[in-house]
Amino acid sequence: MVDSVSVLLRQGRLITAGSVGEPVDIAIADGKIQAIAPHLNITAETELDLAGRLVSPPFVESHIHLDSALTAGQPRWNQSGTLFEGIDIWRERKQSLTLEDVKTRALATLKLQASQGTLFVRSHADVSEPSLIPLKALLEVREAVKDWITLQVVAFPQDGIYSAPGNAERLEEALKLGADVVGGIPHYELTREDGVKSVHRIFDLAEQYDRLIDIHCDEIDDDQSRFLEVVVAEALRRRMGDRVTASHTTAMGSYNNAYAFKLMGFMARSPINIVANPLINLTLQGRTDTYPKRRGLTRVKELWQQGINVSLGNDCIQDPWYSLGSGNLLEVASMAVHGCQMTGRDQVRACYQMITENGAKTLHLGKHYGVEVGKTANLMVLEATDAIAAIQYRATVCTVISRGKVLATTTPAQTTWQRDASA
Ligand code: 17E
Ligand code: FE2
Repeated sequence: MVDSVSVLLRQGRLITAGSVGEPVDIAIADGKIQAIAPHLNITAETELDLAGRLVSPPFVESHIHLDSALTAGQPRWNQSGTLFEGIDIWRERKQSLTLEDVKTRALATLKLQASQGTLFVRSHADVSEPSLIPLKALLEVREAVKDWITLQVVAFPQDGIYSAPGNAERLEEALKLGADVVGGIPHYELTREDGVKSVHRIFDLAEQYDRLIDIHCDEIDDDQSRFLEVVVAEALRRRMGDRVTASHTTAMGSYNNAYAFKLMGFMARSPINIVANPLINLTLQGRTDTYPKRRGLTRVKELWQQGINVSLGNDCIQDPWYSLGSGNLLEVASMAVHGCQMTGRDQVRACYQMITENGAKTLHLGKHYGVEVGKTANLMVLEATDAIAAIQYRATVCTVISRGKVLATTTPAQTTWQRDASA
């Protein structure tokens, strides 16, 4: 152990697997965590007194569309609030995309995320347009930001793989250009048969090009939308489960219990990953219902109870599908607590894991993630005492450390009373 390091964090409390440890000092040099101990007798170029604040591995954004981020209202507002009107508006907006346009918005969004502690991001890039501009732009951004944030790019055929000539070829072209992950949207293919065929094609491509899979799957309130079972079957047969993610899966909220529990057994066996996007699906789904009105969320609590890896994403930040959003994953976790009724103590803590460790598993980050000696120093300091408080107060992420260097700092808001409020 050297006696001088670049960054020394004094007396932070580490959170791992939802529980918080005693205060420790953390020494960082050469981009890596060099030591963690109750008291380190060394000096540093930068020393931060954390006074018992929480030290956490960074947030992981499991699902976002950076190509459409920050376009809300362009060219028009989504009046019905449905997924399908959103897809139509995006199709209009896509006509005026340029590389610069996508790159500028994607970078602004990544900065917004990183400033709030997110250092690993999986973004979908629409590959339905002949120009492939969203994909090319995000691949350039992936390279440009790699020194401070890790971006995974999913080749996502928003309009379907078999709905128009050329789409299937473009999906493969996207993999040749370097997309990390193969995507799809079986519930939006023209027929059920095309949906099934699209899932088989996605798995074939993933095997051929050695890529991960993340499919927008059953994002509809139709209880007959059952592509998740096709994804699970392929994952099982090809033994690819941990490399496979099904996103949204909101139809699970409408399945009958007998079917849902049988399916969850297969999912646990496979074992694929599930990503829920509660901010978006609470607003997009249930739009064809009167009352009672469905929540339109996947079964986050039950999946978690079955030991299936569930993580959470923002999905949208101010785009045709969702006009709000600021990239705060604590807000996403809070929405999961509400929408999925994850209110038990261990359940709220589980929601914190869904925006950290579980996301790392979904993104297949492996040994690159976690606050441990020998690992790359990616971590954040939160103005909170534990995971529950972090979600309760949407805690400020005071310091973000990426690749061993301080990337961003934020001062928590401070209230000063102007009158005596003690009575
Ligand atoms: N595209 C899609 O198919 N579903 C979504 N939730 C978004 C884009 C945001
Ligand atoms: Fe999505």
